[in-house]
Amino acid sequence: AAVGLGLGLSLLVGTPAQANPNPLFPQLFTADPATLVDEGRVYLYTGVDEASPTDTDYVMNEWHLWSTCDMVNWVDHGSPVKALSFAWAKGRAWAADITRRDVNGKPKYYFYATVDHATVPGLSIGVAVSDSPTGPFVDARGSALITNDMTKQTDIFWDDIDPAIFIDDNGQAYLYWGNTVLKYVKLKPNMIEIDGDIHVVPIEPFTEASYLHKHKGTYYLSYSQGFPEETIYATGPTATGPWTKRNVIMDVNRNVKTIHQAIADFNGKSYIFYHTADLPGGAEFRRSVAVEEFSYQADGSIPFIPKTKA
Ligand code: FUB
Repeated sequence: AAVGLGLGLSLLVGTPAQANPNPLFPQLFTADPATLVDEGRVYLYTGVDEASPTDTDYVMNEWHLWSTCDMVNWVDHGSPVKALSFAWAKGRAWAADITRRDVNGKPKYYFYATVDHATVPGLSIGVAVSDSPTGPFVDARGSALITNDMTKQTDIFWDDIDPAIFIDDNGQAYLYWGNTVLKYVKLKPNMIEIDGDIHVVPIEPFTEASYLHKHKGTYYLSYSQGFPEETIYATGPTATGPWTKRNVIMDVNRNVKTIHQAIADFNGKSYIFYHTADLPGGAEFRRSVAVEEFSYQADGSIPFIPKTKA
């Protein structure tokens, strides 16, 4: 409500704008948040859960983009990229991650995404590129960046999922990913080719949803453990560890087994994005993205972060 104060001034009264009205987006079932902070905005890419209440698996065909300049008012940008944007894929727009790398002074945005390969059994990771965070994104390679090899005894249908992209201060890019076994590889400066061997990260138990970020000189590797999943993190002195396991930062959801976090700083505050199934009609395959603000403790640790709900 607005109360006139004379001289054309007015004062807004009533309920102040709420920063975290969780779940964030009441109009869609969303999951697997990935964030990009760019030019004064937070861009939030989410999966879209299209499963009906009776479906017993994910139905996910595209990613959706939202952005904000104040963490209160969100703009809906629609879908900038779909599973079938990768010509070699046949569906399953699972978790993704995004980064910016300038090429010849011009911004380029690289979107790493889990999809179902049309001809190689199992899920694969592709990379799409755009001149704008809002897309459209186009397949950058015409083939998968990481493909499954189910002839290996250790490989399972979904072990090559959940890409996390990180560019270190010296320009070296790393891709982390995996389910059950966490892996990473260096990327070439072109961001679309791997550079050298794939490494296994000795972190156990590990479920999925790895995410790498840096805060005040420390590298933070967060991920899901257990199933139902809780979010935990490790810290290290470099982008490849060695990793020291720290505390659980989010506990299991009451109504969905996955949680999938992304962590970002924006305008001097720190945020963790994750998903629950707290929208009306929510369920295992009908999730909803939420956010919490948090503060690092004096020693750099991330505290346990309780979930709020509108
Ligand atoms: O959304 C499909 C899968 O569920 C993701 O790849 C995992 O991280 C889990 O959230």
